[in-house]
Amino acid sequence: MKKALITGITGQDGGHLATLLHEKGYEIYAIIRGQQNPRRSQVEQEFPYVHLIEADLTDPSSLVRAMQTAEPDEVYNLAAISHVGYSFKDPQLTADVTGKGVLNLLEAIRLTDTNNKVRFYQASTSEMFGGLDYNRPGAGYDEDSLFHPRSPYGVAKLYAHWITRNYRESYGMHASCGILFNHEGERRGLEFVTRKVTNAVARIKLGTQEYIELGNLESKRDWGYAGDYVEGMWRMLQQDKPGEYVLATGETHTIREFVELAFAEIGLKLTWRGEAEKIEGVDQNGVVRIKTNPIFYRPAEVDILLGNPAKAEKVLGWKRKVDFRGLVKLMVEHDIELESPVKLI
Ligand code: NAP
Ligand code: G4F
Repeated sequence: MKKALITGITGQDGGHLATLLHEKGYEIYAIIRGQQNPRRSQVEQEFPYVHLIEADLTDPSSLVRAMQTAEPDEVYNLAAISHVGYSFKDPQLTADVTGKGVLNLLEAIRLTDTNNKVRFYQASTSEMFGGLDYNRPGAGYDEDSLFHPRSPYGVAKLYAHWITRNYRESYGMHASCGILFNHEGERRGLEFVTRKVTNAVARIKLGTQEYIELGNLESKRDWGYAGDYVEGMWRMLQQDKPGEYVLATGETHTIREFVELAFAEIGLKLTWRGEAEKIEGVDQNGVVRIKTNPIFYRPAEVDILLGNPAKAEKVLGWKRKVDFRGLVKLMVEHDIELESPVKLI
């Protein structure tokens, strides 16, 4: 039985990955931080087969202890301060966790894995590309595209990306980076735009909310389903050689398109009025459902993300299964179920 150690078990991808590895027969260890992590009991209930170890990416000795306890074959580093907007508010913590935390983990592996057998996955991101005019994706960003991160999060992730490559080159570690484009689903945090929208749409359908306040509606993202993407992470660590792989759908859509589709799922058709940072989305009954609020705009924006997953498709045999419409539908349906009052028989 193979053993895996996951960081970020309380997050979106951690949940999907634990499910996948359990199905594949792994013994799973995961680190959890904090004296009273509010998501601990949920993890314990949902994943009773996961052994939890107290550790924090910013505490190097806790990571050494986690490695000694788990003695894993594979380590998946999913932990991060992962919200781009938040990273502008706390750039130093973001650097410590999302950037230097990865160095702490690599060192813990190097110091404990004396036979150099551990395979390591680093959660790199399309945010490293930045989407600037001179750096447009064309047919889609791939593993050789230029980096130009546009947020403290993106900069921290770029450090993590390169330190992972450096440990591979310096110490012969089997260390791979998945450059993942946005992936969403029923486990997505409510602070991210897709889930914020689908959850609000469900509440609007149920009459407990009237409208949603959003920021930039014009940026474009390459959105896939998280369940498909954790399969790609696992495939990377099954290769003989480590490497970098883009996981993406090869399609890009505006936030506005996502919003329109989500409302269409509950029978509301939006039309738009206003411009710049004062835009409203109005339904066919004349009710304002979308308002923009400057607090949700970022000091620097990534205008467009579009990925080219050709290498992952060819080498890993990976392909996303859920398409854009399927993703929106899945999330809205899940949130309607979640927000519905318990039906008493
Ligand atoms: P997420 O839902 O925000 O989960 C982040 C996880 O990191 C949480 O479990 C959190 O645990 C943990 N964490 C935060 N600070 C920590 C610390 N100091 N020590 C240990 N754990 C800590 O993120 P996700 O969407 O699952 O994404 C997984 C990874 O992929 C992240 O690294 C993200 O940056 C990267 N990524 C995500 C996407 C995407 O579209 N989802 C795309 C590309 C890359 P707590 O409960 O303790 O807060
Ligand atoms: O959903 P978002 O916060 O995701 P973002 O910034 O693309 O980052 C996510 O994907 C990255 C991969 O590319 C990951 F590395 C990262 O960890 C995270 O998972 O925002 C998407 C877009 C942005 O352009 C943002 O400005 O939506 C725009 N937006 C508009 N209104 C909003 C809102 N974003 C949020 N979070 N909340 C809003 O109200």
